[in-house]
Amino acid sequence: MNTVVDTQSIQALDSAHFLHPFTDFKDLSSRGARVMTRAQDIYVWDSEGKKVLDAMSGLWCVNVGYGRKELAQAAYDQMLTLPYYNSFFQTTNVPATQLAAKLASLAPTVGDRSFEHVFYSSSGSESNDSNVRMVRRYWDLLGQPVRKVIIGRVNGYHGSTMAGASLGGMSGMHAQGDLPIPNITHIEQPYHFENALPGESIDDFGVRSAGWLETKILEIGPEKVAAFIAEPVQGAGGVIIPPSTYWPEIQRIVDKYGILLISDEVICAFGRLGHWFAYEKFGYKPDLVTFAKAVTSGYIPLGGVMVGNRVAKVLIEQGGEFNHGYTYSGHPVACAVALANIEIMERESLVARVHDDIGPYLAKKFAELSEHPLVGEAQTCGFVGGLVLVKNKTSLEKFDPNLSVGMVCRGHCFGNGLIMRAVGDRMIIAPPLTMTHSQIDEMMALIVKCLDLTLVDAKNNGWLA
Ligand code: PXG
Repeated sequence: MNTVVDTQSIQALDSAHFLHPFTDFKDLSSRGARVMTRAQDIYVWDSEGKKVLDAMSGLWCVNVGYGRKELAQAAYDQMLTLPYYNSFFQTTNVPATQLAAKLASLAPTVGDRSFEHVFYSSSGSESNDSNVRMVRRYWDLLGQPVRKVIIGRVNGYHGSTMAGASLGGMSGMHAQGDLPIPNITHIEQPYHFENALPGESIDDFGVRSAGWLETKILEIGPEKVAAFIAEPVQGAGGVIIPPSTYWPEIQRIVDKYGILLISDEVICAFGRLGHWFAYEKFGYKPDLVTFAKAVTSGYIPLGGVMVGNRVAKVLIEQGGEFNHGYTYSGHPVACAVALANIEIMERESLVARVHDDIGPYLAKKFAELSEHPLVGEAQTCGFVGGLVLVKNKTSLEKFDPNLSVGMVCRGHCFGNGLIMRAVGDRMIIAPPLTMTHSQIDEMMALIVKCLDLTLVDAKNNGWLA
């Protein structure tokens, strides 16, 4: 396929017509968007022929890597057979049914929670809207309609629709849409580096930060609380990995007050943390599990909710018609691609690879970054990693946010052929799960190089303490 494009004409069309997500439109228009033209394995190329190692898997999606012909073939075959039919009006299709059964078989039973049912959407945001609908319907059906409040977390990300952005705790998003919508509130995140008391151990902090949920429940009134929603590891918030004591305490609290637990695994499922679903890693028992992104490795949009038996039983047996769904719920092409994607993951044992091989290898290499003069802390969990850039390595004093040191580092990354994201001064990665050891080495060398270049800038500009 011809991937040669005239960069300037595409940029001109782009700035004339395309309003990009989460973008300062005027600023982008003045500089021109980077035009990506092709991808293979773990690399993407732009229209100027520059090759970049994609340590973000697109946007946390491309778990099986780029250029998988089988996924294209699955879409092609399905488009010729049945490109679309709806799943309203007592109708189904073969891939959607097979995928639902496959997902149910992959979702482990924990304690008294099992997952036999799937509700489909086309994205993580829509899936979380569906969660709000299902949670509130569940409590209505149980005769507790006052249980409406859903508690999320500051700096959590659950999407960009009205409900998704409300469940998330991104203040910038709330400020622009009169959000959150009613009956959604938030507690602080379990981020030891920022939120711990002086000298507080990680374990103690884990228990204390989970306790903020109990405080919030009591403040609202337990009889009004419907659910708690959280990401197993906060992704878009900057790869915030909770202390190991956090999730067990959260489980104790939701059990104590009988509230539903929603595990938003849009980033963390499908091998990202070394398990098909991340609740298994942390050992907690969700009632609803949001998925999207890597279910198709991002090759085509698909999302959904794994509906646990506790909720499914009530919705099925007592619910009557559920007045909610999307044109593309159970889209046959998206579901066919998901099946092919899961087949690749199984054949190549990608989940076990993260758990036993490349996850531990990345952890070892990434930990070495904490020696770097700019790095205050560097951690991984499965195949995500985050490090924090600091002004003073001893006191862990942070940079003035106005300096945007993270963005400076991100600029060096792209300039040197690496895509790494900056969330404030946290630099984060989520590479494809197909990475070899030598590709991990290649990525780590680039990260070190870009940290060194950022250090030079910091020294030259007098940013260090
Ligand atoms: N939940 C989680 C945990 C997510 O990470 C969504 C829901 C929403 O999914 P959709 O498919 O509606 O976008 C996400 C999406 C970033 C970034 O900057 C992360 C996401 C989306 C856009 C940007 O890291 N995650």
